[in-house]
Amino acid sequence: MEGATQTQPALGRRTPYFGGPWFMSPFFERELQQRGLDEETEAMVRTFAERGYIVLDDLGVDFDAVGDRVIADLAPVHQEGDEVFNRIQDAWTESEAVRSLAVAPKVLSLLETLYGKRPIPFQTLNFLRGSQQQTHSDSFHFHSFPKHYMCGVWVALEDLTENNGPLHYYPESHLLPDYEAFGPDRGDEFVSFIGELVEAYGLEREQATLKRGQALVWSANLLHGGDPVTDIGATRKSQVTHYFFDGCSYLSPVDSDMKRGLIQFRRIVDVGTGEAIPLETENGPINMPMGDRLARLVILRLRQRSDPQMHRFVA
Ligand SMILES: O=C(O)CCC(=O)C(=O)O
Ligand SMILES: [Fe+2]
Repeated sequence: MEGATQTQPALGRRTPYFGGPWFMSPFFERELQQRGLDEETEAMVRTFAERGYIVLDDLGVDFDAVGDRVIADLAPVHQEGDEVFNRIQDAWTESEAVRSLAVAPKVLSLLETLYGKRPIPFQTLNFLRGSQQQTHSDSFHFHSFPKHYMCGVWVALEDLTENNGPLHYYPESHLLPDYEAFGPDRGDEFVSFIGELVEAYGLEREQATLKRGQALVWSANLLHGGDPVTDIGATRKSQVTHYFFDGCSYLSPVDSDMKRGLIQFRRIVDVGTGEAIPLETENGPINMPMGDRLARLVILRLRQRSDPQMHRFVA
């Protein structure tokens, strides 16, 4: 990032966020001291705070067994006769192996350390091939109040290669402001805005080189996406789990109209327990001004139709 630091001092990546995760706190150094973490964990927390992501080598599961089980469980869902679904949402409802990756002990304990709250896995996505998804921030789709209590954990079920559509990400981009002004439903504008943003700030793109069994943890606002698949036949089996954290409210900026104060809150189900998290805060219940579950299901159906490669289980 050296060039970018020199040319764009106004990037604002040193700006803390008040009330959010402690790794974004104005008092980060003091908090770090107080926590008395071991050397290795402290280094991981620092990397995450500064760069917005971290690679985890050991998930604390028997990966050979669990990884293979996920692959075997999902093979018939990815391909059913002539129909191919590259992306399967919430397969944890059907596959215990998918669920166990989402609640892998070392992932949960790392997230608890990073965020200081209990992580709640709320969605799984399984890919057969590269997603080729354009660069984006997950916080446009999933966010919380207080902000930034959200992260993604991407697990390689196969090695990433140059050709199978590896992940890319932009270190430090997690500290840019978030993108809620692009709701509701201006996803296309959001994507082209990100393209311009990356160029204007000269953000440096990195490609993940994960091996099977490794995971990439990204914080809510880190820009990331899937590179083009240059070997058309290559698979890139992977599982992403998205997490919120206990004691927040959860929302979809992409579906919210902030200008009119209409926030599309999300009802989430804890992948670990299968239980719905109550839609309330310590101050009382949360209203759903933009419609309830029924409206949400209609929106999901419409989206499903517009994405023929997606297969969804309903949690
Ligand atoms: O797997 C990929 O290529 C990207 C997935 C992603 O961006 C996500 O699940 O948030
Ligand atoms: Fe994403």
